[in-house]
Amino acid sequence: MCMSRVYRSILAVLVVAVLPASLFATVHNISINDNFFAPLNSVVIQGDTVRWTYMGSIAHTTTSDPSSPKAWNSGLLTIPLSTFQIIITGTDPAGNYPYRCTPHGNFGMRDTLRVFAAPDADGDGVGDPFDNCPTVPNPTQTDADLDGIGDACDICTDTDGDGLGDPGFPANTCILDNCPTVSNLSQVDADGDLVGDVCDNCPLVPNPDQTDTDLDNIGDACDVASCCVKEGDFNHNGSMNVVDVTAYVAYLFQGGAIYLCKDEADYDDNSSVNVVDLTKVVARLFQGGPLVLCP
Ligand SMILES: [Cu+2]
Repeated sequence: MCMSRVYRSILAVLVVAVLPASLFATVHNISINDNFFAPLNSVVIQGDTVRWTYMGSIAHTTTSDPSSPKAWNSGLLTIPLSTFQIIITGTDPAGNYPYRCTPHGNFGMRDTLRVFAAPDADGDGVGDPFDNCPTVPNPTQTDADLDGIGDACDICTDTDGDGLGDPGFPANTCILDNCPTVSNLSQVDADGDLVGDVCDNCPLVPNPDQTDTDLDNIGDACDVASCCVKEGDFNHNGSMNVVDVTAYVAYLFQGGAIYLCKDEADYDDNSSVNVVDLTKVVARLFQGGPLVLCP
């Protein structure tokens, strides 16, 4: 066999493997003739359709017997080639489904469907025609992105539909989304904190934890309001103390870093962080100086 035929065979196998099993559900055709159904005793698998076609010259019905696990009733059929159908679902039990023609059942116009449970290749209790992952056990059938493919076997669970996968789904093989709740194919992340700009509560200030103490949807890292209430808290740890003084000194005189929320360090709020701020912080801490509030 030449290589292209090998590939074609492999492709055919792959295509069959990914097709939903429901595509293989069968339609069982039964004709309704004058005073008999044909064929009799159809063998039906859960997921299959049973379709009756009226071929008679007098009125007939297909009507489930009281002992049938599933109830149906076509009513009187009189139009040539008119049809009536039922679908045996995954919750319809295996067993015999007797039925009859209402006017002629007592004259022997009866039949029984022989219903069998659907195969369950992965043994998860959900029959293949109904299983959103027929080959991966997933009794819960969860499908977060509602694409009909269960999370357990979905290679791209993508709830915002941008083609990029949500984190936290082990079956995903697609590229992961830096903003799973908002469609953002561009994945722009200006501050490089791995949170996409459209989701980032501080798009220009790296804050991977997205902390937002005052719940105003503006992250603490860039929230002027939360900066203001902590002015003098140079290292942004929630309190103003001697460590902040050390950090001021390091920043002002030793090339040390400044916290990105610059307003915090600007104790006197004059738009520059300088030795005056340091002096005022020291005064506040050690000499009972005034606590400078935001303007
Ligand atoms: Cu009849």
